[in-house]
Amino acid sequence: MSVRTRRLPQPRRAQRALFATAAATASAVTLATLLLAGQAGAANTSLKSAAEAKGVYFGTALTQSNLSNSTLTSVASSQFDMVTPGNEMKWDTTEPSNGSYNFAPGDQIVTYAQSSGMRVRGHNLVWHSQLPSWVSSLPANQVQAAMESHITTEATHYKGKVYSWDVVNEPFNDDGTLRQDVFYTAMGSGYIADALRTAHAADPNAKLYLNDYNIEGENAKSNAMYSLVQSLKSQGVPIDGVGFESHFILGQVPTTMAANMQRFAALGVNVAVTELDDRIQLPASSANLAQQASDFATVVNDCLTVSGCVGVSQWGVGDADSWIPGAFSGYGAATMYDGNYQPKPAYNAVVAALGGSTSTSSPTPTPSASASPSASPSPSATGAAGPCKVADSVSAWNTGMTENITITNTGSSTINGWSLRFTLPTGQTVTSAWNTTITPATGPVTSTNLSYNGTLAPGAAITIGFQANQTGNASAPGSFTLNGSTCSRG
Ligand code: 9MR
Repeated sequence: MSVRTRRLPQPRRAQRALFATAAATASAVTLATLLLAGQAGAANTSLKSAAEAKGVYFGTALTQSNLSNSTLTSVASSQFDMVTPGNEMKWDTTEPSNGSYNFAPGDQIVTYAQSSGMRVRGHNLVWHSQLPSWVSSLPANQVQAAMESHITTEATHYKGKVYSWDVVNEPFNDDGTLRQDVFYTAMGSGYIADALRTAHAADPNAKLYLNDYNIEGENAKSNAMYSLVQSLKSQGVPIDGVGFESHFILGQVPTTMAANMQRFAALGVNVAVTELDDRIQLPASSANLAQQASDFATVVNDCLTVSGCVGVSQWGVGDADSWIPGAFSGYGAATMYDGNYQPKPAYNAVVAALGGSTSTSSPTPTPSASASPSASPSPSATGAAGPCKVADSVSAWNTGMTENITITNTGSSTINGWSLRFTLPTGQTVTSAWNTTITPATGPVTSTNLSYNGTLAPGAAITIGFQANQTGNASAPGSFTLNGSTCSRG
């Protein structure tokens, strides 16, 4: 299957106009948000603005409990323009007992999204999982009516408030057979068309999707999804899109992903990457993070290559709220933001893939009062030296520790390439590092920028870090020197 060269079709332009309107209504974004978005070596272009310039969206998943984390929501509203509720629109939440509906949690996510200028992917109407037991214990002859009323009630409630619905979620087994869930058992394969028709009747403007995992590459499961979509289209069933969840393992993005998505688009449906993450066996090394950056860029490029791909959504905002550590023991670090919501290499790689700026062009974050430029002489054109500030935080356990170090350029000139020197307290031996290389592993060490974070605009900051073994002294280094200048602390 050939992959067509990307053009920006008319609908994409219309989307852009919509985005512009949404962006204008998002004026509630605070200065703090802007500062957060620009901190820690973040690219200057947000994910959403870079995506919108390409005619696509960049989304995230949020749960109700995430809404009380202001760090998380600041990143979400400044970087993403689409929200998928992680759990709040699923059947077990919305209709926990027969005919008794609860839309409050989903409504909270919708309200947050609207106030932040973000659209919503409704997720989901029919799924074998997170399904209350009253549905699975229904007599077979009552399942269709229950399914139709659930879809009608929920899709009507959210009519005009969601961009799309995952109408049927994860219908296939990995071998390409349909899952033998309560819906299939009661209605056969026709339950899918029935669900789509019912959703369309309730909300004719929502884009109706089938969503599944392990269909990103060409395989038995994606072949089955392809045949299903082909058959639905030939019967005139309202289907608008296919969601490719994209829960990847580091280094395993299928090479056939673009071609696979393109063959679906050729059937006349949109495609979207709906739940992207890329899990790493912990602890993540800097090489792992570089591979992850490449994986994320590959996925985004795959979407941009396919003319029917409308957007990419990450599953979660950052590593701290990702589902991965809870589901895959020993794995984590699966998103573009680290445990402190600092951008990781994958973030810069995605912005770059979207054609955004990862350089030092404006707008640059405003330095805080304590970080205002000092009277120090300007660094040379090569950025040999510059005033700097270092903040560090250590977390330690028995014989280990991690340390995050945030370096801020407090000068008035851009730093192009940096080396940070410090002395590790006795007994500390670095075992891995992120966003930097550190040599040697003990004693006086030099931490050097990687290819993507060597440029620090005035006021900009980057967070690097390392994991180390320690023998009882987990304190931070006494002083830090950046390109030969001693940094202030704070
Ligand atoms: O992120 C969701 C997590 O909080 C739930 O515990 C989990 C339960 O199944 O569902 C997660 O979201 C899933 C999504 O709805 C469908 N695709 C797989 C996602 C990860 O499990």
